Amino acid sequence: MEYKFLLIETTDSITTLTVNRREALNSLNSAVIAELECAFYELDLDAAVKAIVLTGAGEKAFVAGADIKEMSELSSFEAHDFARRGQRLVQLINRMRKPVIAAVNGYALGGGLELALACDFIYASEKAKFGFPEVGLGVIPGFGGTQNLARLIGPSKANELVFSGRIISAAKAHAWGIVNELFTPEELLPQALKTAQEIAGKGPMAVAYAKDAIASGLNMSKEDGFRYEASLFGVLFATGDQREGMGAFLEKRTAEFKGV
Ligand code: DAK
Repeated sequence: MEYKFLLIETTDSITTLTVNRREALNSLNSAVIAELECAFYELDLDAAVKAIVLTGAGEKAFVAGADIKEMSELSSFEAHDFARRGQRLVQLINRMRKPVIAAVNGYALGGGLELALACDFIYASEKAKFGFPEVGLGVIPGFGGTQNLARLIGPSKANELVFSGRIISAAKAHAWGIVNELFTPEELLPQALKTAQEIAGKGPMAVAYAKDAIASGLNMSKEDGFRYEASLFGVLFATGDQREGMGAFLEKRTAEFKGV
């Protein structure tokens, strides 16, 4: 598919997906959301892709939220549809078998922060800024933000961020546990790609099952989560990757995983 607002580049089985709508700080209008949904769907099915890095074009913004101009003109029915599409996108990222790293290079506000939170973890530039300005617009985060943020950093800090609508620094987002690691703007993408490459060298089925165990387990009781983990562990012993991984260790060589 041809994309108007996305740049997609795959090198050594890692795809960099860049939201490219600089004139509006990469904000999410319905066309961008539709393109992102389509791209993630395609990438999930593409056997040549092992990990994805999501970022924003330019130095100023990752994604400065939903497109306020477009949003302000929505009818109630269209707003419902907009929310359904946005939620479908964040759930798609969450359920993908491949890891997705958010490389937040600037403003990650509202729907932009929700997009980053849907990824498996966040790296950020020291210049990035984070916030949920929604209450100042008379709405609440609607693309899973209240749920994902509270699960990530706990209700107390999530309450402060969401109720105040305040924009916080990258340092604070790091201290609060929203961001795994901070880098200089120049180092952000190379470091995200390096981690993606490290993950891509592991057993792809093991990585996919680990993602599933962690994400699904968070919605289960601990006892059910343990049971689910054990069953996925067992399933991996029916794969060639498990034999290759353990065989390579015993033969003191690098494993060559085939994802079967
Ligand atoms: N939408 C549309 N245009 C935007 C934009 C946005 N979110 N953010 C920036 N722009 C545009 C500006 O209008 C400006 O356009 P021109 O005037 O040049 O044509 C251009 O990008 C550059 O922005 P600024 O001139 O404002 O740049 P500054 O450096 O002065 O300020 C800023 C940067 C990020 C602090 C500021 O642009 C800003 O406050 N932007 C808005 C941030 C924001 O409030 N984002 C929306 C959060 S609410 C839903 C589910 C989810 C959502 C909604 C509904 N349902 C369940 C239905 C999500 C909502 C949100 O994301």
